[in-house]
Amino acid sequence: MPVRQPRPRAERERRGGRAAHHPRAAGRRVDSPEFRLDGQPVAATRAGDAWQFTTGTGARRLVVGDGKRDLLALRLLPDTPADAPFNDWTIYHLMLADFANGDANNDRSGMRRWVHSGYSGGDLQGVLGKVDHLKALGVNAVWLSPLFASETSHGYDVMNYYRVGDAVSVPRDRESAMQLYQRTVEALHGAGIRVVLDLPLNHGSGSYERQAGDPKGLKPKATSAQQEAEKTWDSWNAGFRYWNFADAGTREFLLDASRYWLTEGKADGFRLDYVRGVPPDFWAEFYAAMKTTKPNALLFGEAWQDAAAPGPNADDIATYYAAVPGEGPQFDGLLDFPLQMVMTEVFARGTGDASDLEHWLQRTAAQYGECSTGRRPASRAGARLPASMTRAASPCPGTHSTSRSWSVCRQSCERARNCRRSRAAHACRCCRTIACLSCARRIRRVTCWSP
Ligand SMILES: [Ca+2]
Ligand SMILES: [Ca+2]
Repeated sequence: MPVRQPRPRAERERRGGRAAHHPRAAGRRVDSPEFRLDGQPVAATRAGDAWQFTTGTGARRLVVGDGKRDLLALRLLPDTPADAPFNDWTIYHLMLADFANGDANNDRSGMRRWVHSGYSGGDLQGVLGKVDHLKALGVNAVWLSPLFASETSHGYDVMNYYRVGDAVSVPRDRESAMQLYQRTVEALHGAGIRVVLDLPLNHGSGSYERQAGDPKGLKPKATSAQQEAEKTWDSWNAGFRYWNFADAGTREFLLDASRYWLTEGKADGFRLDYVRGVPPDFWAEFYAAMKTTKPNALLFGEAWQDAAAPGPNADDIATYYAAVPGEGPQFDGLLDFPLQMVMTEVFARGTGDASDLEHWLQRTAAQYGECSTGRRPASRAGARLPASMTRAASPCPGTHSTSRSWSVCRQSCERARNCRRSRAAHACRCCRTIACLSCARRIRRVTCWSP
């Protein structure tokens, strides 16, 4: 890892850094500095006014001397999100069908299967009209629910990966639909907002358009339901077909469709649906292919729980964050639902104990490794969080797959407020309503995230 000296993520030691405060070191130019990493000399090469050398991994302490004495001591911090390309992304999860209805003419167009009871006709025109609103929220990325041709309002039953859905664009006019999508992306990009597309690759619709949806004639193949979740979806008559990852043509078909949205669609990344239904070797191939196409694309996966206990679930989910031996990484991050659920119990429901959270944080840190959030001074307590809470985005307080923490929090307050054993009043910190004392023990422990 080449670095410049002084390194941006190196922190001047405040204690024990005697040389850093040596008056003769201040403002003095050293023409032939010597560098030691953890006591071992390292060779450096000059590049203009900077010196470059390789730290390797795990190096903790850098000392710079002039050949006679030590002039500077630096403590090296592990890689932090500040160095990571996605650290500054604030992503707003946006369900297209529910967000904003910009065109009533496309409402329910093509929807022949499941439609949300609260369906509000949301579409890309609605997003386009809300770009200023999104910018005002302070987000710099949006995660759009699946926008491909489908027969439901959720969009996870993709009928054609290469076509924008009728109900979110311009019905029965493929070119105009794509143009609307491109205008929306341009407007978001113009406002400094990146676009992450929700991409289901584990499965498509049983009504997948075999010709129009397969422009390169790769003839994708499907299997019957394999994982428990897939069997459950079949029992719901979801109408999915599950892609066959043992078939090379199917894999190339899915890679080609994904590349299309990074290039033609100018997407900045993908949220990959139900990653546990897809073999890790495909995700490694996918990761390499997408990073080749767009090196800065964010690729994060939804690793939902299965019927196993939280511990085994978390262990299995973490395997999707690990690199596949000989093939490379699978994802930049994961949505870590087991940890999210513990956080909801502790902070929103108030039924969990802080020691539960501590247990899970330690467990998560052991699975994913630690890193600094980069948002607070490292000297403050709590500044170091597990990598999964930053890179793997696990503190996501709610998605369409979970109860939103704010909703859970309000329900907890509502329960307390209506308690018949009320003996005294207590002002709730979350919704500012009055709760009874018998419930207050619980309520006092509630700390809401922002809704
Ligand atoms: Ca509409
Ligand atoms: Ca599968």
